[in-house]
Amino acid sequence: MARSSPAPRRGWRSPGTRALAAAATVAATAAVLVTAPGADAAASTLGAAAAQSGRYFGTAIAAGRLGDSAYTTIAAREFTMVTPENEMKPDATEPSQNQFSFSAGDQVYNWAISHGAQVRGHTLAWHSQQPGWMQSMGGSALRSAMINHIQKVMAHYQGKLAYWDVVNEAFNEDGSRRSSNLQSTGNDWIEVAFKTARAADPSTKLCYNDYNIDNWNYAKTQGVYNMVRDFKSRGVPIDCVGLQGHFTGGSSVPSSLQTTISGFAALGVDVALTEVDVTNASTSQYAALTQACMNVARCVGITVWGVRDSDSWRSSESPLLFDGNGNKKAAYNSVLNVLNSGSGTPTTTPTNPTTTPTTPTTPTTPGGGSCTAALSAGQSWSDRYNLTVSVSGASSWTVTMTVPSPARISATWNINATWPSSQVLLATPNGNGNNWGVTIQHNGNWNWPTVRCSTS
Ligand code: 9MR
Repeated sequence: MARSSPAPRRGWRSPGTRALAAAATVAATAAVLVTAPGADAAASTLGAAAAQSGRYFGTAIAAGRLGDSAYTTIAAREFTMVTPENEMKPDATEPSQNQFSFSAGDQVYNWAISHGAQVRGHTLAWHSQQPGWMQSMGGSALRSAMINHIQKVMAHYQGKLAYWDVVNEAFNEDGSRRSSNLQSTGNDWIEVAFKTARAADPSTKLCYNDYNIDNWNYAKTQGVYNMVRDFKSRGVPIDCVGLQGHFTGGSSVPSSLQTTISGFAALGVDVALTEVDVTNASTSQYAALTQACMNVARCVGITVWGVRDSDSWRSSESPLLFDGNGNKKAAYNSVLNVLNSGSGTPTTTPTNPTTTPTTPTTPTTPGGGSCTAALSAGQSWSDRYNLTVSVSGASSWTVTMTVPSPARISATWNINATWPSSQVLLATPNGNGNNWGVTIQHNGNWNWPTVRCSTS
């Protein structure tokens, strides 16, 4: 492995590197041309290049290929995060009800850590790749079985995994919930899964993972976004969102990818590209997706879905970074160069960089009824700003806050919040008085929301 975990923080330099950099500065002052070997030298593997900005670069690993030395040589050299491609899925880990099998999962786990990589668990609750006994289940029996599955599998890997994909692919393309036996147990099944997971292993980061949520303007992306925002506002434990990034089978990298990554990040979760492949390994698309991640501080890493083209679930599209003979492809170099360039690294979620922050122009709207809600500016960042709200005239009130599209409220404090739509917040007192606040992800529209106060 290029670097053992944990990866150094962004901006981290070894004492030796710092000394060399200092020497280079002195030399430059004396107008002597000195190169400092090792200082800021481009890294030569994906994992080492990503580690320069505190990120990982991962791959899916299949237990069945660990006997192939060409495969393991590349994987050990290049990658610092490993996702078991199939070995930790429900059909693999619980083939008969309440009888668990961890041999294949352990094989991948042990290989990864013995080569200095971390492991992302994949996946605990999913409509697909369920064991036969689970497929025919529903209702409260399935709910209990899901909880038991999460508890037992997470107990086995307790304290060992960096991330767990707790729930995978639970949304339809139109942003509604996918119908499945899990969904039929009740709309709260996803939050039950996350709460169960947190209790089972508080040391691992809990992720929601899905495909076709890369385009910010796509209904499915917004459906998932609204769920994560709702979870954060209600304290349902969620730490990360995985954008699978399968830019194959007719899809390609959308121009809004960075907006999507920063949009999720602004909710207070880690974001990762978790299963990347690109039709014919387009160099420009690989560079663009890598840059999009590099440009968002909270994009923690990129995982490609396999090592060589011949290892891919879509091998006919040659979508990976190594060809079937294990040679680096042009896309490999384009990814490596972006990782090494380090440009755009630790800014805070730079959405719409062309938008110049302006003083908000929408005046505070006094409320109706016998109460008033007054807005005042709080802290602001390139992508978002805080507003504080002060309600006067009543102690029992409802404030309706409507944000102008495409702005979104990404956090609230000191209220009970409900969401009639993605643009509208209904705020009521949570017992802590009349002063509260919101964080608004402006998405290019800096106009303040309107507020209306009514007594209730
Ligand atoms: O790559 C996996 C392949 O070997 C399996 O046959 C397939 C079965 O569903 O799952 C593939 O991995 C999927 C991943 O677990 C979730 N996102 C989509 C991936 C590609 O289908």
